[in-house]
Amino acid sequence: MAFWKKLFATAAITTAMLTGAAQADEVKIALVVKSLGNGFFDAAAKGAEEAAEEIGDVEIIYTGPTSATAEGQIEIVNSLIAQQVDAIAISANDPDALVPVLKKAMARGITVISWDSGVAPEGREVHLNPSDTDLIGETIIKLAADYLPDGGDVAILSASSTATNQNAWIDAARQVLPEKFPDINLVAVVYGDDDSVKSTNEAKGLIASYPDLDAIIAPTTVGVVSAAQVVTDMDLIGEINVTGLALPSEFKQFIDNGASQAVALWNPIDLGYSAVYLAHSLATDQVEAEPGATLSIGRVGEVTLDENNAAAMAPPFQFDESNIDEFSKIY
Ligand code: RAM
Repeated sequence: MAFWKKLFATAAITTAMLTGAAQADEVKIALVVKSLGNGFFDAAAKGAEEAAEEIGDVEIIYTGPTSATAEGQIEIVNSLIAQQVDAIAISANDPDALVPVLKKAMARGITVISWDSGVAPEGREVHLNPSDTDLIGETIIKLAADYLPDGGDVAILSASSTATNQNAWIDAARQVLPEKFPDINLVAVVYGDDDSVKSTNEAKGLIASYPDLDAIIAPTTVGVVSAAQVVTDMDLIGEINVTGLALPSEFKQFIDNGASQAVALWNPIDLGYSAVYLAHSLATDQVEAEPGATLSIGRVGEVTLDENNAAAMAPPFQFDESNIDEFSKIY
């Protein structure tokens, strides 16, 4: 072959190889949420996209079941394994039920982390909590107690009964109650499954069963909206204060109409961003997950892993009439 022809052929092959290599280098990160159609997770997905853009060569696959069940998530994880994604970042509907399928993913070389709602340590490399669990537990009680100077009866409307995050917060809340809030009486815990219809029915059930109820605490952005809507519709504003963890954009109307005095939440955009940032640095072997390791979460800062390779992002913010308007424009 003439020299110039050889050169051309080599150049052609090199270009093809480079294109192939560039595609193979793209890191596919699946953000698996408890359920689709939840504004909190949509906000987290925005942060995930932001991280992907900043890092470059990252594809985000945003997915989740239609209702918040472990079975639905198991099916999704199986299909992500078949698609050979590089990393799975999951907010789990159950701490244990997902372990076998996530172990299978890790055995195939897929990086697995949980965020928001954790899986047991054997089912993931790292877990990213939004905030410190004890702090959230205390915050949700304090949000009700602040407006009950003489104490009173409160009930919790949670998400699903197997949700790792809500169950951990409720346990933490129960721990602080006797010592720090002796006049607050927790009369019931019910589960709305992060489903508006079920949450509405559960809120109505609480009101029917406990006529002296002073506050409903919903540590779920779905449940808190349903409870506030029920209190509004039943003309109970001023009698039952609804509080908990709420997305300002969805909840502003209930601060405005007085169904709620105050709620709290961390930044869900930052949480999705941080989850992708961590999943990417683990999947590309830039860092190693081990107790005591300090890992970067990009523009959000850094986290230090505890003995279970878990870490917390940042403290929650409180929203009331003084600031809900401003935050409702962000998330
Ligand atoms: C709901 C979900 C999510 C939780 C928030 C506060 O959107 O249950 O897991 O972190 O509420």
